[in-house]
Amino acid sequence: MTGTTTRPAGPEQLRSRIAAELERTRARTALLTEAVDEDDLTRQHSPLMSPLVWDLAHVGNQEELWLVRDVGGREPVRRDIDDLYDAFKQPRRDRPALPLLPPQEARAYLLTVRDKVLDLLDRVAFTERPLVADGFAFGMIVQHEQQHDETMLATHQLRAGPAVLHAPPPPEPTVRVDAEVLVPAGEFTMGTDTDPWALDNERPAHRVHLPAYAIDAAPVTNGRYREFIADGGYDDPRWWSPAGWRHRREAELVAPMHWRRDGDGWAYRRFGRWAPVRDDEPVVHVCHHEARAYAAWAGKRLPTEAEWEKAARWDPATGRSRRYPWGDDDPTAEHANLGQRHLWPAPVGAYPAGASPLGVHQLIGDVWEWTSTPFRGHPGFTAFPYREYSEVFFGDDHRVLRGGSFGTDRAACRGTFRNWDFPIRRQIFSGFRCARDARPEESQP
Ligand code: AVJ
Ligand code: FE
Repeated sequence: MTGTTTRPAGPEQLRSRIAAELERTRARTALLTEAVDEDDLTRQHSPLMSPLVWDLAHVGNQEELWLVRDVGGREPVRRDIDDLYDAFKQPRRDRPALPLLPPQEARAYLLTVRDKVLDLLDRVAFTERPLVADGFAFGMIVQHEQQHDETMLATHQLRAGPAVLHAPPPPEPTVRVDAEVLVPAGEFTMGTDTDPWALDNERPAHRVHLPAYAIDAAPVTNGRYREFIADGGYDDPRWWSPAGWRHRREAELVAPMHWRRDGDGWAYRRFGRWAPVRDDEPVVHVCHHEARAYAAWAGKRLPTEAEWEKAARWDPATGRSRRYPWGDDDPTAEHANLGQRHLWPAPVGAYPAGASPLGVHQLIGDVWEWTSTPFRGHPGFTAFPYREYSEVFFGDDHRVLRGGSFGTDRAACRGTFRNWDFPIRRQIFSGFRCARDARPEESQP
């Protein structure tokens, strides 16, 4: 298994690793943008999303800015389009009206940029300069394209019309999973100094002490979530925060996004096909407010970000934090439901090989998991290489999500990876698990 971010032995291995990751990622971008016609590529499918053809050229423009111009020191390919594809200069709702490159021109632009990148990859010296050390800028660009691929996958999910994406169903469960797992009190290492392609917000590594807590051994399922709905959870302000209740009323939330009543049950529309809601699958397409209300109804709370990370990385045998719940090896198809290999979350118990030593399952893949933590820098944070990736989003407006979804690529998730969004958002592949403080009798060593 070739790794994504495990440090390769020498520059030639690093070069071929990068070339393989760039190619694998571009194949996914091509799949997502060739599955629909010109009209579907240029239309806006939701005011929350860009036209697919904007994501497409934006991916090429970031590759040009960081690799061709900055790392390579080469002449610009298309300086004239920089502003069009600058996410901060163009609000999403305005993007369909921009004079965007038509699909064929966007594809040609990406090819031109990629040719130059492969040429400079052959010659680049991986010096100590932070942007190029361990191939960081190339890794950042791979992750950026994969993140937009997940965004485009979310656009496909919002798109009306018949199905155009196809994938086999996820694996069936092979083990029973406990309800919750007790994590003993103590320190652990959060974040990283050593993962070469970790982004700025994952750094630096620092010690965090947590009191004992219990965390759900699996994400909350549709079956449990249906009980919350059936018990009148959406109509009882007791479970909701004030902001959550206001939003629930204004947006008239009654169930997860993409659900509709189906006889006495529910159906869920995924990528153009209606399917019965399956009780043992993690619930997906809920916002932070819904997750928080469910947790209160269940007599629990959402985990903090640190609780999620300790459950995912802390190895009780050695006291060290690992890259993934199962250890330091890169994810395979056995470990986690990632990379659009399947088009929805796998039932609980389908990935025993991906469990943590404490027996916490499906932390990586399936659904992004809401935490209770606002998005901020770790202590000692420094923006690198640009403030607009993370730092401008720090503050109380966003909540952190962890773990990655079925639509997240393995290059863009790990035990330290941090995602964030507004607490009202649910067009992303978002679910959650619950946690609670340990009871005094549980905390005794
Ligand atoms: C980390 C997923 C919140 O898509 O807004 C893409 C990633 N940043 N281009 C986003 C990102 C710049 C970002 N998220
Ligand atoms: Fe971007």
